[in-house]
Amino acid sequence: MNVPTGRGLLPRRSFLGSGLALSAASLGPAVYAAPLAARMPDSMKTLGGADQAYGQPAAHEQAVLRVAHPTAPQTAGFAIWRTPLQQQRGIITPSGLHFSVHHNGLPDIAPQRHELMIHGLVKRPLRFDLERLMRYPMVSRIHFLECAGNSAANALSPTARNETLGDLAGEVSCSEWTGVPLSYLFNEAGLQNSAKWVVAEGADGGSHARSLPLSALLKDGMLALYQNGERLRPSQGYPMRLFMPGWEGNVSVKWLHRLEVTDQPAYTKDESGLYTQILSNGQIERFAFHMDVKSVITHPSGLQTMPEPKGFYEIAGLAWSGHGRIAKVEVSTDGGASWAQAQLHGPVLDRAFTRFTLPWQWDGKKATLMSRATDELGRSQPTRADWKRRYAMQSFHHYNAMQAWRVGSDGRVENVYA
Ligand SMILES: Nc1nc2c(c(=O)[nH]1)N[C@H]1C(S)=C(S)[C@@H](COP(=O)(O)O)O[C@H]1N2
Ligand SMILES: [Mo]
Repeated sequence: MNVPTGRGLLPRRSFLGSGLALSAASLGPAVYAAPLAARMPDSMKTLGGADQAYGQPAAHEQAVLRVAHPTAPQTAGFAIWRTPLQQQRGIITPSGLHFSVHHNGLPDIAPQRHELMIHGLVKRPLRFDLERLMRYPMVSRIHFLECAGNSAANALSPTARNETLGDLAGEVSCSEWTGVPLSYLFNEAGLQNSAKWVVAEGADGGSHARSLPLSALLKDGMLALYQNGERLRPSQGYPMRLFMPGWEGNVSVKWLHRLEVTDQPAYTKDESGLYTQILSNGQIERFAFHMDVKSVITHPSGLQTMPEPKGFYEIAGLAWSGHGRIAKVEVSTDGGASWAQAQLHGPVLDRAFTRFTLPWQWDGKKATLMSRATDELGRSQPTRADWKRRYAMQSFHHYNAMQAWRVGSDGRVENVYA
């Protein structure tokens, strides 16, 4: 049974028909008395304007943008652009808001000159141009992509930084990816018996490269060509990228131009220096590919203000796991002392964002909101303290501790550690 125990949390489906409704401005008798024409919006009185060839968000929504870090990301080299998750409702991240991590700037690649090479421990080394690749059978899958370094501020900062959710944890997005299963291409090249690993290299300056176990690529690896129905955005690796569902974003090599089949990992700079995790006992966690189960409350969240000092609110958020489907999400309004189960909104997909909501009657007093997701393997999120105990002090990759938001009696929402 779903008996919520947290302060003010209501049963999952209690909004409809409960009389709890928010009071919309009512159509009083004065309105009926006035001529209806007096309430006719101006837009009904003239013809509308022209549309444009490529649709854009409403002009009134121009503040909904990716969050740049560092502040001058146009300069060459390392740049992170984060998804404003607090403005996303639904499981698909609009392509223009998909997060990005560029280690070597954004390369400008002419698709007609781009080539993908498959070589190394294969029977027939192959070269593909885009035209040829476009003729292969394709599959479509909805999956999240998360940078291993997502939520680094919460992992590293000794005091909780008062920022938006996008700033704190926006290196994760979810898209529909369409492309050619890598198994088709490897089978065509023919694998030698000693083939065990694949080194994937991008065509960006600095040649971003990662080693991946061949067996995993054969099972799940995709050469992604389309994102949400249109060709990949430059930020996502146009004209083609490797995509590995559920794994740390870093291995999904963008602007992919070379797959070298080997019998061992290459230990590239991108996997032996960066993206290697140190445990608190001093041991190194090498090739920690999977992103673990995680969730965030998007509404309300950091730097938002509750529009009224108390009353009905829907707590809403997103959950995901690199190991499979989300099984349940629990929500607390008292800093984790008690929990109630949120409603999951379908489709609940394998290694994809899953939306959750829970109605909340806020009493106007200070509250600490948290969410805790559990996936179908029974994996759940640690507290921040537990996470910190597992990893060395300077480690920040794969941070998946529960996010907490303090709602003040003044209605302001801020990031806290709980
Ligand atoms: N060639 C290349 N591939 C790359 C990177 C890069 O800098 N160059 N960044 C990686 C990192 S760290 C991440 S988290 C993901 C981000 O993918 P996105 O920018 O499409 O969100 O791409 C990965 N693939
Ligand atoms: Mo990353």
